[in-house]
Amino acid sequence: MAPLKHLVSWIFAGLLLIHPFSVLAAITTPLPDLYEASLTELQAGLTSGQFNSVDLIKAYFARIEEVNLQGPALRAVIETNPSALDEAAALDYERLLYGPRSSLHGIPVLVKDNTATVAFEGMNTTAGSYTLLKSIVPEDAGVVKRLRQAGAIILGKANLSEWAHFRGNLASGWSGRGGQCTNAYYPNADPCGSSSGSAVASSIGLTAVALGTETDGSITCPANQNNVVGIKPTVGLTSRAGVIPISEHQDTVGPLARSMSDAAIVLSIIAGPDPNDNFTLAQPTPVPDYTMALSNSSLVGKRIGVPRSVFLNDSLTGNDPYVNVVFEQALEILKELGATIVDPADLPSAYEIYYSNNETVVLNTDFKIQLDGWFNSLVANPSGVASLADVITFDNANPTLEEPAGYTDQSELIASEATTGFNSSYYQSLAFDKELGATRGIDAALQTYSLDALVLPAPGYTTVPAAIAGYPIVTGTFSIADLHLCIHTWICCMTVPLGFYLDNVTIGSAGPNTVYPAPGVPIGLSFLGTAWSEYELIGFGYAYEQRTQTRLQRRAYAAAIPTVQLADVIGSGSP
Ligand SMILES: *[C@@H]1O[C@H](CO)[C@@H](O)[C@H](O)[C@H]1NC(C)=O
Ligand SMILES: *[C@@H]1O[C@H](CO)[C@@H](O)[C@H](O)[C@H]1NC(C)=O
Ligand SMILES: *[C@@H]1O[C@H](CO)[C@@H](O)[C@H](O)[C@H]1NC(C)=O
Ligand SMILES: *[C@@H]1O[C@H](CO)[C@@H](O)[C@H](O)[C@H]1NC(C)=O
Ligand SMILES: *[C@@H]1O[C@H](CO)[C@@H](O)[C@H](O)[C@H]1NC(C)=O
Ligand SMILES: *[C@@H]1O[C@H](CO)[C@@H](O)[C@H](O)[C@H]1NC(C)=O
Ligand SMILES: *[C@@H]1O[C@H](CO)[C@@H](O)[C@H](O)[C@H]1NC(C)=O
Ligand SMILES: CC(=O)N[C@H]1CO[C@H](CO)[C@@H](O)[C@@H]1O
Repeated sequence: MAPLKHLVSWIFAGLLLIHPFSVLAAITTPLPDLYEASLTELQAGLTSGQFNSVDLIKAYFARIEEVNLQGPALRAVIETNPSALDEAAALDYERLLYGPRSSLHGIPVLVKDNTATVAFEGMNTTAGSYTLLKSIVPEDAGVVKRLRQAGAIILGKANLSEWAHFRGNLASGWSGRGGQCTNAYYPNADPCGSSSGSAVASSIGLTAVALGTETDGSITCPANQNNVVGIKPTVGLTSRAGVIPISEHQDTVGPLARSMSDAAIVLSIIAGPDPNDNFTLAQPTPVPDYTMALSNSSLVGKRIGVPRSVFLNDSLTGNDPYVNVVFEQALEILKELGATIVDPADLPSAYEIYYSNNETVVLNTDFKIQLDGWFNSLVANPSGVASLADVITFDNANPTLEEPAGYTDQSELIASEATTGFNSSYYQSLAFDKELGATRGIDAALQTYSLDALVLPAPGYTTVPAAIAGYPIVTGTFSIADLHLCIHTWICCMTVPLGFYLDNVTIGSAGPNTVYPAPGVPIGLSFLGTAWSEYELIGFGYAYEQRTQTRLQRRAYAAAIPTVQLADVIGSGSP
């Protein structure tokens, strides 16, 4: 290693001589504050030699250490990557020799614990469940392969609602392995789920950016509740190969980041066809460079619809009325940005969606088949668990690990296990989902009113899941931005910061150890569009974000803000 290091220093010294302007930049530009640092700032610092990727990994590890189990105990991260420092050193060396591979070269990315990373790197892939501890996946997930090809470093695995919130009526953000993840904006506030850790870690700079996955609200709701941007791509834009599944008809992978710009950079890299996920072969090619959509004038002349019926009815959404107050202010801003607001622009299927149970039929049937397939695909699984039925048995046999007080329910696993495969009711529900969501839903509204997109507050339907299940615990919010039911496959959706609950909001319960709403907890704004409309939605979100700068209006509570910065780790010795 020593000769290599000398070589690196020599080359580095050479670069400094060749590029006096970068030296100047390195001396005069302040180090980015990792609480807010953008990918552009981080990449500029890496390029100028102000810091390297080893420094970045060390700094993020130290920040995780500060708040993950200690202090506020946010439990956003399940594992960190034991190979990350070596990978960073190799990528730093490569940068010196050949320059960056992409705008993610040497950038740490946290991925949700349902997203496969090869076991020899040192991390587990478990969806938060002890049933998969030390299991060996055959290969990296499709999106992880793309990240690595782009030169990104997998920083670690994010905590999540176990099985991506398909276990039962449990508080969002809890998993057996990771414990209860909480929000950084109010002590013990609900982080929403299921990509809880991904959103919380992005919100306070425990990572540069993160990936989440969504089946119904699992990206957009945590984005909404943690003051970050979330993009839920059209199903088939990003590969689900190597992602512990719920349903191939609804699962999708997307970024959670502190800005539209960062989210656009990440989406441009993870999107694209993957032979291991045939749904991705249906996407239009080539994948656009989504950063080209980042224009402040993108809302000029656009028609944005407001589907009021059901989705803005507080008595049906369960929202605190303040959500609608900030939403109405957002509509005024969209007008100022040049958009025509078409209000109302209702979905013909709105009430049917609200009362439909078709999604449950599809997800319950798919989950059993696909999860059994996941166990089947593993190279090894030391727990011996090989099917959904085994998961239920394992959980009951290991209550201290998987059924601690307040987190015992596994009704969704049980309901899914009771399904008997594809039959005519299943296919009927699948067809109804498309009809309610797309044909008589989003697409009908877009066509009837000649719209470019729909806009809604992201929170909503807080009470419905608990009401349907008849359980005392409110399980956290499902994002209304997903229209709750049915339409996930055929739409894309994007959430940007909208506001924060007032300091005098009545604090509610969201589970045995979490509260919602609560003072200062963020609220998101969602733009929804038809399949493959990510590019347009990113433009709309960017114009709104740049105009309002809502994210910067309120910070996490003091104890949840890590203090370690790059200055504390630069030059602190070898990895
Ligand atoms: C998985 O987690 C266990 C327990 O934390 C740890 O011992 C192991 O190194 C991790 N990684 C793999 C690949 O099993
Ligand atoms: C993907 O392949 C499976 C079988 O391998 C098939 O049943 C399914 O219809 C295909 N889906 C798409 C969208 O092509
Ligand atoms: C958008 O406007 C903000 C200031 O409001 C500015 O900082 C930013 O550079 C602009 N973006 C583009 C792409 O011009
Ligand atoms: C909200 O929904 C309830 C229940 O369906 C209904 O009675 C009420 O009229 C709705 N309110 C509005 C403003 O549409
Ligand atoms: C599915 O949706 C259709 C159309 O709204 C409805 O008639 C049917 O009852 C729904 N099925 C279930 C299982 O909810
Ligand atoms: C299809 O299977 C489900 C259980 O998976 C069952 O509830 C339903 O009645 C079946 N439908 C038909 C038409 O047999
Ligand atoms: C909460 O505070 C806001 C503004 O600070 C105020 O307008 C509102 O009346 C207060 N609500 C209650 C219930 O005190
Ligand atoms: C990175 C990290 O702090 N991981 C922890 C997540 O929570 C589990 C359960 O408490 C710990 O065992 C991990 O060390």
